[in-house]
This record gives sequence, structure tokens and C-alpha cells, in this order.
Amino acid sequence: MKNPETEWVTAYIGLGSNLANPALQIKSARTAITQIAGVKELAFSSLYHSPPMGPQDQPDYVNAVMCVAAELPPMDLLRCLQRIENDQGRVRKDQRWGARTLDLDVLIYGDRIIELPDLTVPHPGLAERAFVLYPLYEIAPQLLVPGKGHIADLLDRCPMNGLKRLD
Ligand code: A4P
Ligand code: MG
Repeated sequence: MKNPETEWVTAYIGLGSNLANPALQIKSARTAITQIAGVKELAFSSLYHSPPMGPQDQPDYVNAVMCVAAELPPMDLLRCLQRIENDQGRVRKDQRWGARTLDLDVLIYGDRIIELPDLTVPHPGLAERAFVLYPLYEIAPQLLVPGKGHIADLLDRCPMNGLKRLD
């Protein structure tokens, strides 16, 4: 029998940075993600500038969303993304939602709804975050977000909250 986890699945990755040249961090992460075995880039959004969600005493963020075809299972994808975060100087501190050189989130993995101790997909904050929804809509305007609905409807309910698209 064919193992469903060895098929190519369309997945979406959220990228965020607000330290050490954020735009460059995002571009480096994009390159690193394309070098993961079993991952191919399908689309990459514009870069967006966004005020911090969470503690306000931190710099603004640069955010983007990448669409990939992934052959590796979701937990393996997460581990590879965490390795890239570490390689780019990510330091995990106690403060929730604090500043970081790089944050990579698995936003969507095919039509899967995943609730594991270390992985929740779709990403729990996805539907309320302008810095996720607007770049996601830019590259996937027809997307049906598993368990949450059409991207256009989610976007309609989400104010831009100071988000700006960078050209
Ligand atoms: N984890 C569970 N599900 C996932 C998933 N779908 N993708 C677990 C990635 N990780 C997932 O993550 C904490 C744990 O979440 C991991 O161990 C993983 O197993 P982390 O990266 O260590 O810490 P974090 O990112 O600070 O935590 P959290 O709560 O996931 O934060 P978010 O949701 O990533 O938000 N403001 C702006 N403007 N733009 C931003 O990008 N980002 C954040 C962080 C805060 N404020 C922001 C932004
Ligand atoms: Mg995160």
C-alpha cells in the first residue's frame, strides 16, 4: 500500500523576522527552505512590514508567506524549519512573542488538521493575523483553509492592523 506521507503535499510556511536585517533574514530563509530535501518552492509572497503583535517594546516585523510542495511529513518539515531558525541565530527566550531573527511556522499542510504536542496545523493564529492572511491571499486567493474556511472570507474579517506591503 502507498504511504500517503510520501506524496507531494502543498504546504504554506509563514516567515517573520524583526532583528538583524529582517528583509535579509527572510530572503536567506527562503533560500534555505528551497534547499531542504523533499521541498520545492511553488510561490513566494511580497515582503510585508507589520507592527509587532504581542510586546510592543520590540521592532516592527517583516513577514512573508511561502508555498511549497513537500514530500516530507509535517513533523520533519517543522524540524527542518527549526534548524533553519537556529542557523540564523534564533534565540528562544522566556518572553512570549518576543523579538526574533527568524520565525518559521507551518501554516497549512495540505488538507490536514494536525493536533500534536509540538505541532498544530493549520497554525492556531492564522485566521486572526493580518501579517499571515494578506500575504497568503496574495499567493493563494482561492485557498480553502482546513477547518477555517475560504481565505477571502477570513481576510474580510481581518483588519490590516498597520500591515504594509513592501515592493
Ligand atoms: N508549534 C506548534 N504548531 C506549530 C506550527 N504550526 N508551526 C510549536 C511552528 N511551530 C509550531 O514556537 C513554539 C512552539 O510552537 C514550537 O516548539 C513548536 O513545536 P517557537 O517558534 O519556539 O516560539 P514562538 O514562535 O515565539 O511561539 P508562538 O506562540 O508559535 O508564536 P507565533 O505564533 O509564531 O508568533 N508580530 C508580527 N507583526 N509578525 C510576526 O511574525 N510573530 C510572533 C510569534 C509574535 N508577533 C509577531 C510575529
Ligand atoms: Mg513560531
